[in-house]
Amino acid sequence: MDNLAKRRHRSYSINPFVQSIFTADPSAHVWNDGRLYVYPSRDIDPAQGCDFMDKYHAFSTTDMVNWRDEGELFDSSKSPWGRPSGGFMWAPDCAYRNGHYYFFYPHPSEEAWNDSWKIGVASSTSPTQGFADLGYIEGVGGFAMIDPAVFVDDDNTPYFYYGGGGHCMAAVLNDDMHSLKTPLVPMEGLGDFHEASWTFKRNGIYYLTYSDNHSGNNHLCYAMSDNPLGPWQAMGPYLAPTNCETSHGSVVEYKGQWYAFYHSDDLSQEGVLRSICVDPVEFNEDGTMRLVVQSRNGRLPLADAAPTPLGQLQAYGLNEAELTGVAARPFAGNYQDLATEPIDRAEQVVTFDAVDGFATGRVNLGFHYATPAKLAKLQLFVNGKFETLLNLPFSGALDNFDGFSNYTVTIRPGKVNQISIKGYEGTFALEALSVEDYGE
Ligand code: FUB
Repeated sequence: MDNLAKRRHRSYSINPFVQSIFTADPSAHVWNDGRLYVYPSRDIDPAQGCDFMDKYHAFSTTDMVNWRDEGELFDSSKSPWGRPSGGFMWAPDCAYRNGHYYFFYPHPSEEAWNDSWKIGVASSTSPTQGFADLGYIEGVGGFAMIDPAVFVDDDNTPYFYYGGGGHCMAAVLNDDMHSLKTPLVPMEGLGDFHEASWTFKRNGIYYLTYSDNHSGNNHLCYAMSDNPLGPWQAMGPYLAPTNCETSHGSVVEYKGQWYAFYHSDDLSQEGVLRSICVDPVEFNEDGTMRLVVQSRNGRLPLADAAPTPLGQLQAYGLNEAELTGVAARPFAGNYQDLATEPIDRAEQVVTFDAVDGFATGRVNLGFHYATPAKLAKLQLFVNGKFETLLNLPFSGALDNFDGFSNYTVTIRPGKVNQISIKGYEGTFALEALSVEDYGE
């Protein structure tokens, strides 16, 4: 079990920092529990534009290196007023105010999606679980109006921003966080605004960041003001285009360092199969932002980062027989001794029976694998239902088991679950499935 646990912790960071599934539009916040949370949208694989985006996973960290998949936070079926055939769950944000977390998501209410955008709000007392829909914000929405961002100022005033198609609007929210206290006003002075509004404050200066209309791929730009509702002074790009057509990001301070979150197509090399990235952002003496250096290499963890303690861990090993579909058994021996076999895109199914959901059923499924493919993929089935395609990025070789891809699900409490996998793309060998108890 020691080796298994060891491989779950990275000592260097990677970019994109979430590679198990495809994610985009990262909104990052630091909450009172000391963790940094990222609320991205989710790109559905195989890529089908942005039409079928319909659910959100959140991620969190304490060291900017090891990220915890917090599991599914919300999906289109939980939005009673939403578009009948779902989809189009685009760039979200989350805010904390007076003991509650509020999740803001853009979603159409009609089949004619681009004419019927609304901004839905769901709330919970947890940052990642139990969100219930409160409805949409009355008087907000319409053609191309997407990408909500909520900034709660030091005096606890909640400012709401959103926009698209060249228009950025903002207002103050009421205490209920899902109705407007003041009328929406246009944000003046932004320059070439496209979408992806985000606001933060540093040393008393307000910053509004957004993507521009740069032909080809968009920049992320910023504007500064001494007032959260502007007027703004456009300052130009702080992030050059990535290899992705859209650009969307957030800026946040964590443990004394400012970070720029954004997305790229680096992992998939395909449009609309995006992955969230993070790099440090530096400021000049006068508060202006320096251009972010986009990294693809590892960086050292924060100096004060202590490894996150693991929850209860159960391991399920593989052997040759099990690859033909015989149920795997809980594994308690020498993890290194497990026999492995490559899995091709074949009809071969590996099933793990009696998988432990522990007390609450909220578990992180970890796949320990090796692959020579740039990006192999498996199909994950949970209790007989297809759950997701899961990425298995290059590990070095078919006998290099440094690969670890994980995904948080809610299953049944106790040892009553069946987890099955099937190859989907590339050749890979699976060494073990680990199941970590994430509790409430
Ligand atoms: O992810 C869907 C849409 O693409 C977002 O709402 C936009 O900001 C763009 O990133």
